Amino acid sequence: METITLPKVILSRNTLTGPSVNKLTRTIGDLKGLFNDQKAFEEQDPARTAYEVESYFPVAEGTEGGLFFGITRLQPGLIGNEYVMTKGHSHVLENRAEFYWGIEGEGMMLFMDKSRNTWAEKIFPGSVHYINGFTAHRVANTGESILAFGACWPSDAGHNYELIAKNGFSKRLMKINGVPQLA
Ligand code: PAN
Ligand code: ZN
Repeated sequence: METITLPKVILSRNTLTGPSVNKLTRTIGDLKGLFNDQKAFEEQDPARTAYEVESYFPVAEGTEGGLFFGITRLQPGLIGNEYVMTKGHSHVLENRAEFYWGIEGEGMMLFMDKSRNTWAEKIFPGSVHYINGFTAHRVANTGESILAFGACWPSDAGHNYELIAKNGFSKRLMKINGVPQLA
């Protein structure tokens, strides 16, 4: 047995590479229903990429005790006055926590607890964000360029998109008077 091997995945700044990397692209069309300004949403090209996620799943989804690792590259832009954002989700096993960290660009991490209190933290290169269990999370790009961030979460967390798709966050990240504000 080889005792010295190469890593299965390489992270170079905002990109994960290697045969074990899983790639996912979400288009603007995949974000239907999430933005406040329906008319502005319909004026967008639904095929345009909103974000790409590269993930490393070293164990099977649902494995207790394992970890998953991902990089997200989120495009900039506004839909109406609302910043382009990820779908957002809570975890199926609701007590499962997660780390996010900023790599490139600037944005805002949105959190919402079970009582529907929403708050935000600024994301920038080097920022570290701990997402408690029982807390829905989403990211908005408030800059003019790509926002790249990392994430690490338990392999048995699972993603629940339905609650956010149906009820949203209790606040939106809007550009008001030229700056990002929760409204
Ligand atoms: C992240 C997210 C990723 C894309 O890896 O899945 O940033 O966001 P959505 O899943 O909300 O579309 C994570 O939070 N994993 O648990
Ligand atoms: Zn998550």
